[in-house]
Order: sequence, then C-alpha cells, then structure tokens
Amino acid sequence: MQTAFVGLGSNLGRPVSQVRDALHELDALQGTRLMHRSSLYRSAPLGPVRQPDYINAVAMLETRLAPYALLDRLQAIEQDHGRVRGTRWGPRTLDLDLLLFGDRRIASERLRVPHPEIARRPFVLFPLNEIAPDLTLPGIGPLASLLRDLPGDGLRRLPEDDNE
Ligand code: ROI
Repeated sequence: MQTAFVGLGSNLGRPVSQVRDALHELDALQGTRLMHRSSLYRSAPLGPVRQPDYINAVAMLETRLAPYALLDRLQAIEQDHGRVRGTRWGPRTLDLDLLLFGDRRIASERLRVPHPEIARRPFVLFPLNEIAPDLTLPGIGPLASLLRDLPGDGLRRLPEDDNE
C-alpha cells in the first residue's frame, strides 16, 4: 500500500459537482481508498489565460496501484468528465494531478512526482495542509516551510454546505 495525494481542479461545467463526483470516483478505483479529502476551495485562475475561477481540492488515497497505473486511472476519470486536452493554460472540466506518491521521486516524460509546480501553488498547498500538515515533500522540504512564504489570497474555502 502507498499513500498518494491527488490535486483536483475544475472551472467548467458545474465545477463543484465535477470535483465532488471525482472524489467518489477516486474512492471507487480498484485497490484504492479515499482516506481524507480537503474542503473545496474557490481560487483565482493561475496563469496567463483569462478564465473563470477554479474549484480546487486535494485527496489523500491509499492505493495498491503502481504510479503509472494510477495515472492511467486518473486520466480515464478526466476523460469521463469530458476533459478535452486543449491549450496548456486553458479552462478545464476536470484536472487530476498526481501530486505525491509515497516518498517516491519520478521524473519521466509522462510523469513527474512530486508535481513540478506543487511548491508554487496555493490552491494545492493550502488544501494539502488541511489533511496532512506534517508532510514533507520528497526532495523539496516540509510543507509548513513552503506555506510560510506563500500568500493565500485569491483562495477561499467554500462554506460547509458545499463540503459535505
Ligand atoms: N488555477 C487555479 N486556481 N486552479 C487550478 O487548478 C489551475 N489549473 C491549471 C492552471 C491553468 C495552471 N491554473 C489553475 O492547470
């Protein structure tokens, strides 16, 4: 069994439902259980493209799947949600990023773990901190020190109703 963290993001097609449904689908994956999930957050879009705000969350999984098998399943869920691989920075119905996989460091063409942008993304680190505050990111450092330098503006936790 390995602990894996997955970042969820959506800013098209009823984003709150996209993210909530995806959390259930992660729990239903073969050999995988959803152990913890963060609250849902609304976040200002990062990047050069004008687009709607995102809904973001982070999930902690326990899985028997190997990293690439898990990545295949994540991409299949994205496809089911009508994800079209368009522009790099464009809006999306569902984005599932494999953020961390145990203490593994992977650097292949298809998969980089820890996710290369993780340290710069408030919409990943704040939700991650909610469910795993003591985490150290392999090759990067303690989550707590990354958060010290990161502004949390542009990020808002959604009210409880949206977080059942
Ligand atoms: N911005 C926010 N706030 N949340 C995301 O999930 C997200 N995903 C992306 C880019 C376009 C970088 N911007 C984002 O892929």
